[in-house]
Amino acid sequence: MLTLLVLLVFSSVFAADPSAATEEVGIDEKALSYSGFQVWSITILSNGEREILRKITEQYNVEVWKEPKTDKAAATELLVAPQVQKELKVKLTQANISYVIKINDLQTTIDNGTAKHNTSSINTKAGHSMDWTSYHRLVDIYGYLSYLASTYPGRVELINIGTSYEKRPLYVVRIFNCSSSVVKPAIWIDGGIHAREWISPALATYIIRQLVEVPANEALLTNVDWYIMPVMNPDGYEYTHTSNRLWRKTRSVMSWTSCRGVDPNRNFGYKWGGLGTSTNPCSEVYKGTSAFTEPETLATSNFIKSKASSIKLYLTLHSYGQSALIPWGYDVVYPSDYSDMLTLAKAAVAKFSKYRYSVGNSAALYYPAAGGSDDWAKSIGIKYSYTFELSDTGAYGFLLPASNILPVCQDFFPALDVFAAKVATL
Ligand code: 0X9
Ligand code: ZN
Repeated sequence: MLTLLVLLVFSSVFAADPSAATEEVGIDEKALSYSGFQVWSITILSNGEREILRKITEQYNVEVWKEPKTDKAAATELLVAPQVQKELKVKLTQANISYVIKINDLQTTIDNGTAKHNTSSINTKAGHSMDWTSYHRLVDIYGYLSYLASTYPGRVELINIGTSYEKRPLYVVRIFNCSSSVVKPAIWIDGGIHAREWISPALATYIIRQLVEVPANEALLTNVDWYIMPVMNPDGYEYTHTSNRLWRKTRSVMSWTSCRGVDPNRNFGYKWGGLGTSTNPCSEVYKGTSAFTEPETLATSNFIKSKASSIKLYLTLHSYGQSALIPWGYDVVYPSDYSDMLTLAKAAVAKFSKYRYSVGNSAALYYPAAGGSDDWAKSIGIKYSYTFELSDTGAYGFLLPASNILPVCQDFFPALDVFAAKVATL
């Protein structure tokens, strides 16, 4: 979960702040280091303490990774740069607020999570380089999609729906059972809207594999077609691998600022520019100069619109927080058929056995944030629209170790039975 509190005004990521971490200078620079950065967890006991913490985080330009709702005594998680740790400690002690260091050295955690990366060498036996025991570069993911399309031409169609800002292809796979020519109701799933949420493309590719390559799952294709876009923001995703592990946005360039990127999940065209968005291009929740400025959000929305009569369920994968979020997200407002959406989401998360998920209205459970893809999908008439915030609940956050990929995916996949069964009736 990403909070908006600090981000609206002060949210240039530390990554972009040369005084905080090794400076970002361009595509070929060495990766930005988070050496010495820590993640602190603070449990606020009163509104007074919350206000003190808000002031301190603003004063020291501390990024808030996760912020609990006001009515819950959950922890606030802060990314704390080395140069402010001493002063922050003094301030918190003075205010009688205790904290726990959850991650002692962020760079070590990043290194541990990236050390076993697949090096993109094709496994000649498998015909591709994918597995779900490590996080993969885009070349592996796209290589896998091509492999599937050529190996299973009767089940997989690889659709190039456009090009990213940095000219990478944007791919959607359609997975179908060609036994009948009738247009079936369809489920859309996307991953990787936010670059640093690596578990999301990992799960999206896992779902693709299960649907295409595991015969036991064939029934899921009988009555439903699937459109899956595993990496909606490929430029950002690659940037998290090469340069800044905690990058969130796209990588578009604005002529008037050195800060790059738009938050794709504030750039969709429903209630664009409302609560929880920023006009500051350095902010993590920068909305762009208008809706759909980003080639990634524009291409995706155009494609979904072209299939809108068949897509009945929209599912977007994010991390972290273990929650199923239901529109509207732009404010605490409930669609008239909210209870239908809630019932289905509850039935889906009831399938999880390892991880416990919260289910509820997005703005109420997290925070109001306008311009999200889920709200936009709902607004064009896709009845069931959800954001799933995957694991974990904060131990590693965005840096979820690769050893968790399979457990998260295996736990999640059975929920698709519930979605497919519902969509088949629509
Ligand atoms: O803030 C977001 O974009 C999502 N959380 S994340 O930590 N993955 O960034 C939540 C989006 C929920 N949907 C809407 N607010 N529309
Ligand atoms: Zn996200």
